[in-house]
Amino acid sequence: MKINLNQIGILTCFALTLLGCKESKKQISEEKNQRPNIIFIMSDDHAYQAISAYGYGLNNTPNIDRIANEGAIFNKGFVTNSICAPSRAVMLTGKHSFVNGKVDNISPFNWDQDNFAKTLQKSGYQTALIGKIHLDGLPQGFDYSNVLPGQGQYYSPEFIENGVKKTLPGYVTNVTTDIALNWLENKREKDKPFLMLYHQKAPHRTWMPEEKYLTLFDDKTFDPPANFFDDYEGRPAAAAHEMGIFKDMDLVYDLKMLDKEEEIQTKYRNVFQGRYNRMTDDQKAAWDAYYDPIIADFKSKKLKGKELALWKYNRYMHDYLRTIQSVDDGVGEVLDYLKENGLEKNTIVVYTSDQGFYLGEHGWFDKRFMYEESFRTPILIKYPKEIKAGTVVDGLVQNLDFAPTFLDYAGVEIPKEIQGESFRKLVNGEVSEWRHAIYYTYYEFPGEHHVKRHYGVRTDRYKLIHFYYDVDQWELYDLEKDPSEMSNVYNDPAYASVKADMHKQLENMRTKYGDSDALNASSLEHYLTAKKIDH
Ligand code: SGN
Ligand code: CA
Repeated sequence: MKINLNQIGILTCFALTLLGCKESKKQISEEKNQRPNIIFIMSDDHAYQAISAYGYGLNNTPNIDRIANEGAIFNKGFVTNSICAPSRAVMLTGKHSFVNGKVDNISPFNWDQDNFAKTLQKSGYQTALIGKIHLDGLPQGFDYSNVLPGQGQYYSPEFIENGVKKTLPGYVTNVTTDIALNWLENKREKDKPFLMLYHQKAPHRTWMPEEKYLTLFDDKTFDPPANFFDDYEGRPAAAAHEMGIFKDMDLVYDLKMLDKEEEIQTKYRNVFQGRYNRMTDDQKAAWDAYYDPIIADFKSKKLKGKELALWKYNRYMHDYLRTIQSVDDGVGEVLDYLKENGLEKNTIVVYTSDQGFYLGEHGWFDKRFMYEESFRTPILIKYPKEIKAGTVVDGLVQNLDFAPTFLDYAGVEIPKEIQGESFRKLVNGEVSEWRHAIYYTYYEFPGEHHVKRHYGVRTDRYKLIHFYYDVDQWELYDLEKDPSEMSNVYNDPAYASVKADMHKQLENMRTKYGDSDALNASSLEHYLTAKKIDH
């Protein structure tokens, strides 16, 4: 027998006569009308180490921290493929890369497939996508879109508003926030629940700070992580990287040593000159006033070896963390808007990044590897109506889970093709059983930063990785004894039974999600053809 909402109302009234029928009727209609709003904030390359709520002591992000303080923080949030566009495709579809087809930054994304914004839109939500999405083509599932083309620019950014390109003055992070606030204030239909994807470009390379934060951290010297001078022993795929702070960072492009005398000539000097040229005269003046003395000092010191490595690390950290400060300001403005407009209680706010990032661990910047710092991603969520302030979530969660989670909160049926799981009950502490393993794939090789193709499985304690294509190498880590992943124990006899069990878990994952060597081979074929690499 089907019972409709009115019948539930009558039954509830009957049961609650002592409380008075009027009251319960009102409650029911409020609940019916009040599906939660969702603001999904994603930044680009934001390491969890650089969010103060995670406790690493590098910087202060008071506004992002508000989400954790008023809601929940995830200690084991992960992606399924640690690179930008694929991560966004997973987030939208709730399907692994090898199922949604967007396996690397190069392959096309098929917007015709289902995504959770489309489902919410069909169910009566007003939907908006603002900022970086990095997926070509007109976004589908959004009543309003105003996005950066590709990677976007820090200064005088171009935006594509509902398919029309414009260049806007200002600094990209602030412009993105202004567009989001303007949508909330002027474009939102106040009688509908809404979904807003508010996605920042920062802190993506090449980490160009906003004028007002140019001097932030100036008085601070950062000590690099303990494995900054990693020698990659027993890990040949890690040794083959091209993402070393010391070895690969470009003095001008990455570290801003654009000297007027043009004595510092580097591979990407001209590309950076182009980015600098996007600034207004006032912005250039503020920029030069800050960087020129640093350039002069750098030239006079003639640093070498370890000293140069530590100088580069600090230059990198200063600019990277500065760009985050503007992101944090934007989060604060949006949270304040919700509060001031009576939207706070009924709005779910999520903060995450498209993946993690290396802040000197293994000597690196960038991401891509299945090692912890780039496999993990920050996840914070608040929803005052349901989530207890100060909640800490330790279950294994992936970006695969966002789509089903949002549909769950909105009371919409989760399509069975979705491969993730709603973490709503996990956050509320209402599950006795949760997944014990997660699956990872990475494809973009041969390519920038030289991270070989690999896939793997991670459980609470162990991680098994297989690097393939031009190599056939296995790695096994005991994360409890070796959280920094310095010691590959794959061939250690003491781990023989762990190794056998992890191989079994890996096969289970591949069967469960439908991945195979044949799929790898066909995506490789497409990739090599697109990149015009002989094979
Ligand atoms: C650009 C960056 C790379 C970065 C990729 C992918 N180079 O190509 O350092 O790994 O993006 O990043 S840059 O010279 O253009 O800055 S992602 O976040 O978009 O996946
Ligand atoms: Ca990214």
